[in-house]
Amino acid sequence: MAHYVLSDIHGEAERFHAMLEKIGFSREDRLYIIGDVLDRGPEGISLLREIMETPNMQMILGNHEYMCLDYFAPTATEVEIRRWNKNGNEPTLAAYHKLSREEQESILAFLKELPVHLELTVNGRDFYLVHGFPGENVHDKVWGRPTPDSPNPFPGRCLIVGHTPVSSLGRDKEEKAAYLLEMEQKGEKLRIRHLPGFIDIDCGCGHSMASKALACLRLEDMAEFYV
Ligand SMILES: [Mn+2]
Repeated sequence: MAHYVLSDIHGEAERFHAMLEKIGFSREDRLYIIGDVLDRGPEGISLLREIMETPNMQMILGNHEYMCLDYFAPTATEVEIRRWNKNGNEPTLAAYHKLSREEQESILAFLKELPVHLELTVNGRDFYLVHGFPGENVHDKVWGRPTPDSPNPFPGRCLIVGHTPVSSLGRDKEEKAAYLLEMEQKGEKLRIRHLPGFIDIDCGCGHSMASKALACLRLEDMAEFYV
């Protein structure tokens, strides 16, 4: 039995299934998906339904699921509706509207119940998983962005985050563009970054960069897997 963590699938079902194959994911294992299953790529909704039906997959809330919940809330404001519309919701909305009312309701009910962070212990080592970065409230936890020198607020607990593509972490727009161009020219893929205070596992899945990858971390031995 092993514990795996991945993040930010963003509708890329093919890559996700290739990863499950690669790690030999079985019913004995556990997979923690730390947010942003939806949007950008084509198959967020079908991925979400697969996760809902798989008891040994545990998802936590990402900012994209948070935007989706805001959008469908009866109290949704213009700003909340525009925010999700600007963030790659087209494939999610198209798939959602093809579902029956019951299926739509079960998806929203599932998203509403998602934890915003998880604490777990594997082989005596403590972990804290959150989509954005630890913070005071739900908004901060799903939207928070660290810098490479952000300290771990929970010393002694290994902090793992998604949300901020490793290519963006600590780079401004031009630096990021130059870095991605260099990666593309070398034919290299983005890799998990181990910073002093945290580990960032978002390798850009769902974005358009050539060097994107889906990364997965095995908590027993911190082995890294990529597709
Ligand atoms: Mn995100």
